Amino acid sequence: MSEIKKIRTVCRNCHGGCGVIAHVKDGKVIKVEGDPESPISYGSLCSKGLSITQLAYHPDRILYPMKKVNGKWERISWDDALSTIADKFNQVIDKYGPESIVVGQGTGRDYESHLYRFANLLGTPNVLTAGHMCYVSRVASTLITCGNLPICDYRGDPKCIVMWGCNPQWSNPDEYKGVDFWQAYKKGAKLICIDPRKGFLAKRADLWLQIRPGTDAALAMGFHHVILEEELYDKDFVENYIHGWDGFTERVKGYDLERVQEITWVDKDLIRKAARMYAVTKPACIHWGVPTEQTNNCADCTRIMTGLMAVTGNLDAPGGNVLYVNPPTRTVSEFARHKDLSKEARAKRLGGDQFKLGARVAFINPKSAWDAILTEKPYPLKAGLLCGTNPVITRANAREAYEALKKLEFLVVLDFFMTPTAELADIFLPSGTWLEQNHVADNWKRHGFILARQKCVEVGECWQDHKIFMELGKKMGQEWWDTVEDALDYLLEPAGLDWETFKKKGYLQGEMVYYKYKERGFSTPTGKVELYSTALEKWGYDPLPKYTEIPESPVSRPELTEKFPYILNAGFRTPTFFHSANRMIPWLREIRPDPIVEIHPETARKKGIQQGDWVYIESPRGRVKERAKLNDGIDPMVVVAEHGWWYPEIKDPGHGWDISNINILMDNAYETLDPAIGSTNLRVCLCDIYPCGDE
Ligand SMILES: Nc1nc2c(c(=O)[nH]1)N[C@H]1C(S)=C(S)[C@@H](COP(=O)(O)OP(=O)(O)OC[C@H]3O[C@@H](n4cnc5c(=O)[nH]c(N)nc54)[C@H](O)[C@@H]3O)O[C@H]1N2
Ligand SMILES: Nc1nc2c(c(=O)[nH]1)N[C@H]1C(S)=C(S)[C@@H](COP(=O)(O)OP(=O)(O)OC[C@H]3O[C@@H](n4cnc5c(=O)[nH]c(N)nc54)[C@H](O)[C@@H]3O)O[C@H]1N2
Ligand code: SF4
Ligand SMILES: [Mo]
Repeated sequence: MSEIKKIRTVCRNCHGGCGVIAHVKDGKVIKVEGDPESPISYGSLCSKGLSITQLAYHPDRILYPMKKVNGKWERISWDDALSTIADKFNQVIDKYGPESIVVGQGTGRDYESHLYRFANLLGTPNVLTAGHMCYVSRVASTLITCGNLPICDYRGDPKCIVMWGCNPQWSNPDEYKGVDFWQAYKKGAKLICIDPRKGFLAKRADLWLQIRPGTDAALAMGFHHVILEEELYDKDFVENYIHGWDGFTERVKGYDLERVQEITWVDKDLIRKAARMYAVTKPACIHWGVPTEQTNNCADCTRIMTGLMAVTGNLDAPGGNVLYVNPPTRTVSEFARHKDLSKEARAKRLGGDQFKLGARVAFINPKSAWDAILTEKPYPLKAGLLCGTNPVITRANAREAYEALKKLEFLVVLDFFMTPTAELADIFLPSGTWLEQNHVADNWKRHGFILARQKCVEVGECWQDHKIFMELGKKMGQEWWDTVEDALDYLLEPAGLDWETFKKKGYLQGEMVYYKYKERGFSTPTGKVELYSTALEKWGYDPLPKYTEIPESPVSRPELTEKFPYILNAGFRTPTFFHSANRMIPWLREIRPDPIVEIHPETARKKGIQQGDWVYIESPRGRVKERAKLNDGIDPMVVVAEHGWWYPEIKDPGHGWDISNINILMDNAYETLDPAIGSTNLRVCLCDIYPCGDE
């Protein structure tokens, strides 16, 4: 009998981080279990992590590079694939310039350092990510406000936690795993939950604020109003470390609680109670979620919330929202050689003049990309390389995304499966899962840790994404290392480590220092927390934050409400799926076989909808169907729908991408986007809902 080898590694079926012990037998992972010694997850794993063997060894997984010939996929060699891509990219560069190649990724998957390096060395400024409406938007907005992204210091024992549009027990997003929050909560911290839906945490909260979707910026201004009026702010901090206090307080005065109640639907006494509880309980932290970013208020909302952390003295204070110190490795931007992208190339970044905060963090908005393909203005995008993203399902106005990607002259997709996006490609490159890679995981996060993700197995001819970028880059004459591990040595060098040593250590934690600003101020132009942003002012935006009405709401578009009387709150995460992924994984699909849309029982009665019915959800941009679930924990005006649905079991090349894809309903018109960062309203629009009938 062959032996079972146990390898310590790190999961990445979501944003990743949980410690795993993989059991390997005969070159195959037969099971995974949680690593009790992990400083991130303490032995826990979720359903997605536990199902990795069903993903890695799935019969539909693509195990070889593929090329589309006369509309049919054919297996080719790696060398053939990389040469074909390099030739085609070089032709595009010669004819149109490197900026006509778009390089893209989706959510954070630990390879942005390599993807950006590839793009920068190629000379294209056009990198399409999810950053305009997720996470990087938060990084950019806090960067210009207080110099870094503040994270809840759960290990520092917060006494009050504001769960602001986040559901970490299910989403474990970015720096956070639900388990850290849970431990702090179990120790007795007060919990304020701000959420349109009465979920697991809202039910347990001391205060639940059932907000109208998309109005968080106004609510946060309401909190400031109470804190200012009742003088609950930290006077020393305000006096010494805030830039623009007078202007900001003038702005805040415009948000009296009557007005805030009207905008947000939250009772004014409850707002007062919550603001007081947050301001007087020390220490307190705000745990923000992605719905606060996926609106036209994205940057301002983040800035107002950062302001709350600052004025209450909770910024960089133990148990508050802290600026963690990462281990001294090479940063993503150093590795990516952002500085080497020429000024001329930067000036050509699509939408760069319009979304200046987005340009500052080096991404473009999908709308700018689709327009450049479809209208060829300001210049055409001709070729693309997309890694780990399924924009046909995950970006607003999905029909436009589909048409644009279809029109690209040459498209390369890196994935595990033939998704609806991958089916539009000319070349498919098979990526390795996290079981198949060596990498310094979590090096893009801001929680103070880096983790050793060790290769456990190889599957088919799949390569880890990092290797794909390296080998393709080398084919195109770029400067890279010989091996993936050599590149990791370079990444780790400032910490005095190499990959082999780090692998044995398992992880490294930066040394935390609180109240760093007392020594050296904040990393902003004024050295203070800029509630009045000098950067936004320089770029010609309003330097003070505010609430702007959602572009498609009963308030802004009353004329639409007769046909579309409900507010669609789209993008509800479920524990088993990760956006458009995992619908083909048997253990996970069994738990949630169909797309679910939640409606209030009163709305269901009115519309003749029964529990479990297939219903149409329709917006001004189209209609899709999901299955109704009745929930009295949402407002009768609000409809909560899942995103990410396609049907891998439908074998034609569309894979049912337009049946239940909620992003067909969402808008991406320029005038509906956040003016500084370009965030899309992926969460909120107007809709109607009605039974599908006998179809
Ligand atoms: N309406 C609505 N739409 C949304 C959202 C919402 O809330 N509402 N949320 C948005 C948010 S926050 C985000 S970040 C985006 C995410 O958008 P995307 O990142 O585009 O979505 P995913 O479905 O996670 O990823 C797509 C593909 O990545 C592949 N993949 C997974 N891991 C790897 C890997 O390591 N390498 C490679 N090469 N491929 C891999 C999967 O198989 C999957 O097919 O979606 C957005 N879309
Ligand atoms: N299982 C799973 N995990 C994931 C993902 C996934 O698809 N599946 N996606 C990953 C990604 S890329 C991201 S960005 C994170 C996001 O993770 P989170 O930030 O936790 O976001 P969500 O789970 O979408 O929503 C969190 C809560 O906000 C509420 N909410 C909805 N709209 C609003 C609003 O307008 N205002 C307020 N205050 N609350 C609102 C929802 O009801 C929900 O309870 O999750 C990551 N983790
Ligand atoms: S929370 Fe994320 S990292 Fe942890 S086990 Fe689940 S998928 Fe893996
Ligand atoms: Mo995200």
